[in-house]
Order: sequence, then C-alpha cells, then structure tokens
Amino acid sequence: MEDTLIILKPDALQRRLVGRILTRFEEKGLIIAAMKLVQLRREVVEEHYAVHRERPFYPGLVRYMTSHPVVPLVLRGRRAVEVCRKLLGATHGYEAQPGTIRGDFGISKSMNLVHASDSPESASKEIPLFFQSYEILSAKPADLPWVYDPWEELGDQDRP
Ligand code: 3AN
Repeated sequence: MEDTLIILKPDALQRRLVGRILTRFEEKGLIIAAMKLVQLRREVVEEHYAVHRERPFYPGLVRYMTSHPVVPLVLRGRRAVEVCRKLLGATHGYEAQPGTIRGDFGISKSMNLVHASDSPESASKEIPLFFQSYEILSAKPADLPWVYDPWEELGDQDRP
C-alpha cells in the first residue's frame, strides 16, 4: 500500500465538482485516508510548488491556489501515486484524454482541477505539509478483501 497527496483545487470547488471527482477515486478502490477543506496559506503553497519557483507561471499558480479553499486528501492503495496520475490525465485539460478527470472536466492550461503527487518521494514530502500524522487513517476498511485478493495480495493465510 502506498499513500499519495491529492488536492482538489479552487476551480474544482467553485465548479461544484468535488463529489464527482471524489467518486472517481472511490470507485477505483482507493482509500480516503485523510481529507479536509482549507484555505491555504501562501507559505504552504510556495513550499508545495517550490520546484516551479523560477517558472513564468509560478506567481499566477500561487495566486490561484490561495484564491479560494481547496480539499487536500491522502489516498491509499496499491501503487496509488501512479494510479492517481493516470486517473488525472495530462497536465493541461485540452491535452488530457477523455475518460480522465482533467480530460472530462477541464479545458484550461493552468486551472486543472486536481493535484496529485508525481512520485512516492514527492508524496512523502507533500503529505506532511497538509496533514499531521494523527489525522491520517490507520484502520483498515471493511471492503479491503473484496478490492484486493486476500490470499495473493493481503497475505491472509487462512483463505484457500
Ligand atoms: P501536474 O499538476 O500535472 O503535476 P506540474 O507539476 O507541471 O503539473 O504543474 C503544477 C501546476 O502548475 C499545474 N497543476 C498547473 O496548475 C500549473 N501549470 C503547469 N504548467 C503550466 C503552464 N505552462 N502554464 C500555466 N500553469 C501551468
């Protein structure tokens, strides 16, 4: 199991797409391990997007991400980082494939609805920016043995 950081961005909230986007992740079998609604402080956004500090779109990106509340989430699952990036689709809405979240709900270059960590290393740096460890689920969901093969994937010795 792997954790990844997802952020439903201001346009997702303003366009009332939170429920529909969450449904995509839930239907896939990902576990919501943490979730909140928060107005981000400028310092948090600047740290989160520090790799883009020199890019021309950086000031606009910080303005956009601090303009309205967002919904950060921790999603958990087998290869969750890679799975979520695939569910999101390409960075720009007009390039993202139909069937992906960005491909179905957006057409913008910069307002692309959702952030997802791009590697397990990024996820482990990003998650603590948004959540304290006590805010992250440790319980196992009841449907786990129906989402994953109990014997092959969950190491349940008692099953045939
Ligand atoms: P992704 O979100 O797919 O990982 P990144 O990390 O390259 O994409 O970009 C971070 C964010 O910066 C994007 N989600 C988008 O909001 C914004 N962004 C990226 N490239 C551009 C661009 N060329 N012009 C304007 N905004 C951009």
